[in-house]
Amino acid sequence: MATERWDGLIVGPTLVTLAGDAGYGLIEDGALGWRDGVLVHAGARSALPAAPEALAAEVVQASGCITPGLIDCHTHLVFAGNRAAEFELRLQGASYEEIARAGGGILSSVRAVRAADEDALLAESLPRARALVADGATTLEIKSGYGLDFDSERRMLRVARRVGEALGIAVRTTYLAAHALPPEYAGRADDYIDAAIGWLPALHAEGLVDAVDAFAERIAFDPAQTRRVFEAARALGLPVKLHADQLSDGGGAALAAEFGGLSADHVEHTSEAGVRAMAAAGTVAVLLPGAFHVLRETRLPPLDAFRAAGVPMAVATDCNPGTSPLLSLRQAMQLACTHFRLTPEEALRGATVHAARALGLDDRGRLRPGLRADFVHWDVRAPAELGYWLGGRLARGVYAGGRRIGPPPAT
Ligand code: DI6
Ligand code: FE
Repeated sequence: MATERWDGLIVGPTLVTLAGDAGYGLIEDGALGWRDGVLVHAGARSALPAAPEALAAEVVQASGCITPGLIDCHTHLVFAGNRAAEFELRLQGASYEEIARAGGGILSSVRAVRAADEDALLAESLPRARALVADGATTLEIKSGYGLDFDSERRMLRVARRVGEALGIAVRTTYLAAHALPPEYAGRADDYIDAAIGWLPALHAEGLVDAVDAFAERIAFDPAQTRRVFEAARALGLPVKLHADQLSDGGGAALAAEFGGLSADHVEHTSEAGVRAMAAAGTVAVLLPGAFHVLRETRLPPLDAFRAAGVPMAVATDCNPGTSPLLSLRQAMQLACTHFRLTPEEALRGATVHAARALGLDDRGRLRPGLRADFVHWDVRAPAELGYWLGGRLARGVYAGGRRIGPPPAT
């Protein structure tokens, strides 16, 4: 019997606990209780220690399903403007790489971010974050990487933190200055990497950096440059992750694994050796089906090899203005099922349990007493529907730390 009343208790829905290594961990006619932002009961209604009204200040009777809050472990959510015009060019035949080499692509977003002050950047980014929250996200990773100078990278990271504060969600920030070569360093990529490494300690000291990432690709940075970025991260005790093997196999996954990386992301072109290195290092494969879809890619990540080797697969939106203007993690789950043939259960684990691991977080991602009270109450009969429906409004209530943060009422 609880000595102190719980803050909230929902009784009746099916709990999708994701307990254990496989299966949904379903509990029919469940009860979910929380206090001080932490789950205190995630089990059957019949296992409650007393009558609901005696346990909690607020008791809600409900149907539907409750899952852990979704965790979007790879986004470039903070940016200014958009690149719809490039999308049109690509549909007329130009490739992503051609546009990037001609000074468009990431660099066009860099120009827009450099021209935006902090409040403007926040105002442009908040609606995107609200959309992700409305469809179930309670934790977001947000990268820098469209500033590419000290002040602009710092501004992006500060805006990322402010997004979290404004919406009551957890935001993990990732330093991605090694995203593209800014024009003032044209022909001097090694000098730019020196500069980007030089900015990191001050940003870290300000509490703006939770992890470090790089874009290892023939149109971005080579393995030696990536390695230098990782060494700088390691010297500060920061974890690393990597945009690896998205457009070509550059050995990125193995490099991320060598540094004990939290994750290697995209990984469409990752080799068998890369998969083995990730398995040995415990590095998560972050699948980004939105970018695959929008770029009309055909090369699938080595999904069976990941499964066989026991590499956990996360799913994220990659929300960005160039390759993945995607504002729903549930939609990313659907794309992962359709394009990558993940099962709906794998997609849900990918957006919860494995996404938490890709961010180095062990206090969320399942429904279990002691974990954060981050959860979503869905208008669905079975969790497979989360990987099934395209669009629509399925989230009835999104809770972070026990507080209802979305979605806004339908109008
Ligand atoms: N890979 C991606 O998919 C994004 N960044 C990256 O390194 C795309 C970023 C963009 O095109 O703006
Ligand atoms: Fe990305």
